[in-house]
Amino acid sequence: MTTLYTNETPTAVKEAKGLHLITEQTPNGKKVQILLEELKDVYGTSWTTSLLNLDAPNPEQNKDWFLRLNPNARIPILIDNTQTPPFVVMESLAELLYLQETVDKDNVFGFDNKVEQSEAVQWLFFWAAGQPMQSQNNYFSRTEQNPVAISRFSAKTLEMYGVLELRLSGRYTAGPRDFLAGDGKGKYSIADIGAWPWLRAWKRTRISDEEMASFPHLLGWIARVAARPAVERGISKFYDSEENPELLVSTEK
Ligand SMILES: N[C@@H](CCC(=O)N[C@@H](CS)C(=O)NCC(=O)O)C(=O)O
Repeated sequence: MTTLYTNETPTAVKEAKGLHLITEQTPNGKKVQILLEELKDVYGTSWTTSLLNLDAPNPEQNKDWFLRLNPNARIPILIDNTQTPPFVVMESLAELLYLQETVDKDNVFGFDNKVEQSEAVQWLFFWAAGQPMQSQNNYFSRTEQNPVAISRFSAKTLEMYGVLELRLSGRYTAGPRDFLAGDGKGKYSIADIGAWPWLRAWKRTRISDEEMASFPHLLGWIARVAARPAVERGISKFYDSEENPELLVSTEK
């Protein structure tokens, strides 16, 4: 008998079949939402979704039932109920890799070629390390209390954006690229999906319009990914617990 679930685990989670995503409308949640929507378009992939109110007074992610699924108390998590026992994947970028390896049989969002796949993994790892610069930038900029931290994380965010701009500009490679990984101009892949939800939200970060204007290839890439129908669905209100309370799971009485 699996110890994954307890009496407290919400029924929508415990009784889910197939893939089950626990998420909320945040940049990290959006990565997995987008890939699932993309897989739906290509393979007809289906899954069910539960949403958490992360800001609730006694938030579900800190409760025993959730910590069994992810000791890091964070969304998104993906539960694969086709495995016995059900297999839980934490960490949004690891979830992208898991879905790409298990569902994306034709490597539409990855690469047949190991060298190109390595490029995709490199950019996923790059962003795993770069993303906290942006989230710390957001945090310290909101509180306005620590000028050293604000200046440090603003500079580091710009540094990360500059790396992406350099990659997409193709200045040292074969010319401008459409996407982060893959030969030639690159191919839309999990590397793009992993970074995009944070980059698209640059206006919520302490970056001025003038600073952002110095990254024209990055701005082009943000718009290119945004134009995909699955991306539009992946960031839609469906995944927002305030807009779609039917999917909200809560153990509060
Ligand atoms: N490295 C993790 C970060 C996940 C993360 O920080 N999730 C946030 C929402 S974007 C969360 O669950 N916050 C809830 C909390 O901090 O209590 C990932 O990429 O999945």
